[in-house]
Amino acid sequence: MIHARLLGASLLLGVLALAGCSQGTPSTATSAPATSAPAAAPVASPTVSVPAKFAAGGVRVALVRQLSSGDYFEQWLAGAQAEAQALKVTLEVSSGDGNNDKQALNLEQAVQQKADAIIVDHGFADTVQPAIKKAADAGIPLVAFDVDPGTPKAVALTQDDHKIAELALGALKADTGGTGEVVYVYVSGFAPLDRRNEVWTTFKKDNPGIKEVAQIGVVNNSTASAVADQAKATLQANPNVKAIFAPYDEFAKGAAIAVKELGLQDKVKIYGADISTADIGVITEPNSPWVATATTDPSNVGRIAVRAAALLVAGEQVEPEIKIPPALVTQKQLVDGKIANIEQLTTAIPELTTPDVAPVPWAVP
Ligand code: SR1
Repeated sequence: MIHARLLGASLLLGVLALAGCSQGTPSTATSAPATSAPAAAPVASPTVSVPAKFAAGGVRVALVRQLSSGDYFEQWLAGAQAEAQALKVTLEVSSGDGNNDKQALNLEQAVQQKADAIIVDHGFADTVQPAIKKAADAGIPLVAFDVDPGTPKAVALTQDDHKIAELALGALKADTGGTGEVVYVYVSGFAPLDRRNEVWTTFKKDNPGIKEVAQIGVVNNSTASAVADQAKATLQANPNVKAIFAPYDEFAKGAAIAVKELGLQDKVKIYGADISTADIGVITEPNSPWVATATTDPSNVGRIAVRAAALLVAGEQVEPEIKIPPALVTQKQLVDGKIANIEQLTTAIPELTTPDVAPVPWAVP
């Protein structure tokens, strides 16, 4: 079921890639020569030659981040750096470390320093949009991940956040039978969390047996421990809670700490988002309360951001909106499959790797 859905999604992405391109000039792809010889096995090879600026190692892409701590952001950066290295791109990384003014200054600086492209990674619309506009006006190609750029000139990259919430809540509903008290972990203002919140709002209306008894949440440099403290107090005040919807892995990790400290593993289950090797460790611990997470592969998303930026620098076409489909990963699936790390997970769920999204024609696939 998951496979079929994801296959459909990637086919759709492929169709969109062919039909919906709107930026840059058309890419040149070589076509196979007409021949009567039997078809040889396909051999992976680049379809266009490396643009001169890339070959010379002269492409600078600024990655301007709002946040950088936590498994998700570390894996995402590792993917972005690996792709940059493969494409001979210099990735100039800055982080606001949760300080939105600092991120806006970093963005201004990337514009002033005339980066060949800018990737804006998270951020609040009112703090980043003024500098994004300056970059767009200056003709600097832009990729906006998980932030509303406020201009159609930027490629908007997201994970399918509605699907992430739907998958996690589908598991919550299946396990609870659609009834019971639930604690919700959320902080507004972060675009992906706001989109997941839209699904939660609808889910509550559609499932009147689900009662949200408390909303908690913090995003800072120690999100998991702050959420753990909040969740512990909330669970003590609400002894009938049977589920926690925590759609960000730092939230889910914090919730898991609280449930374990209170010895409530048999009563309270956690439905989260995102994954990392450390998260897999938490989910597969004996009697772990974190039973399901809906996720992409974060490093794959970082790779896509860099590929999209590189394509724009080369004047190639890129879809104006790129949405990466997630998969549901359950505790049972990880335990039964003896999956202990991200490499094993992506082998078990190959749809988490999406080389067909923003492919770079001069790179070996
Ligand atoms: C604070 S926002 C955290 C989310 O950003 C990314 O979309 C990850 O999926 C994470 O859940």
